[in-house]
Amino acid sequence: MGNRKSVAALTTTEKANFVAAVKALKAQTTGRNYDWFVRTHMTYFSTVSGIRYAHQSPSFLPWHRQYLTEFENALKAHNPAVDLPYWDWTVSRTTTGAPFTSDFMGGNGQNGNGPVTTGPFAGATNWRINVSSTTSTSLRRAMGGTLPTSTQVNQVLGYSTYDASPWSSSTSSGMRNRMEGFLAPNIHNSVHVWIGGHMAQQDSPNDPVFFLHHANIDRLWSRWQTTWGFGTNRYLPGGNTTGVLDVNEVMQPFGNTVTSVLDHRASFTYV
Ligand SMILES: [Cu+2]
Repeated sequence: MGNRKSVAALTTTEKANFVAAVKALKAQTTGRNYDWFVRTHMTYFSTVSGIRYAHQSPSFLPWHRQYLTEFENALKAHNPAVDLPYWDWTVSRTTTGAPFTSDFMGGNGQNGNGPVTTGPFAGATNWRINVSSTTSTSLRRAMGGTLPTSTQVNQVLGYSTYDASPWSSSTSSGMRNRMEGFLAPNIHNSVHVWIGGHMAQQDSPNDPVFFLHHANIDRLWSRWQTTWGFGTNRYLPGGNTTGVLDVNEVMQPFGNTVTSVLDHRASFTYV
């Protein structure tokens, strides 16, 4: 079983192992390599075959949970000791502290939305952007603005209803749209915007910070489930909707159901 730790608690060795596994996945020439994860996120950014799987829909949280698990398994194929860490931006809130240190994710971009200049992902030789909606081959960041606070997170986790009709970015009640970020206090989207650069684009997984941020979003969903329940009745819609996933429907391209990821506690926990 995996133990997902805070980036602030990682040892030097754990950070080095994570970076090495990410780079090995990037260099992998067969199977689902790093760029497969980037391409998949871009494809599922919008509607696929009439269904919103990954964004602006109830399955935003389960789809990304499965996506993270597949990414973590792909890293474990290179080093079984690697677990996905999470970045709690309510605690680590600076552009120079964890996870933006030169031994881990590296720092800000140059001159606002320019290339990252420090750390293992700086420059197109260390880390080449191959699959993107823009043309730069170096990872870019433009950090700044406002990160969500723990007060805002706790407010969102207090909504007992998972989601509500019309099951979209227009949904005006429940937890999911507040967590995803089209409804105040806007948790997930605002962190993408705070990092900027590639993280603010459809190809956001080009920045490895993506996975640390989404592990934290998944951790917050797990906290919500700890309060309100891990059962199938704690996901909505329960059935008979079109264009979004009901609890018993299959998440593409993974092939498993929403139900299958709801109770994650036998596979991984957040510590
Ligand atoms: Cu995201």
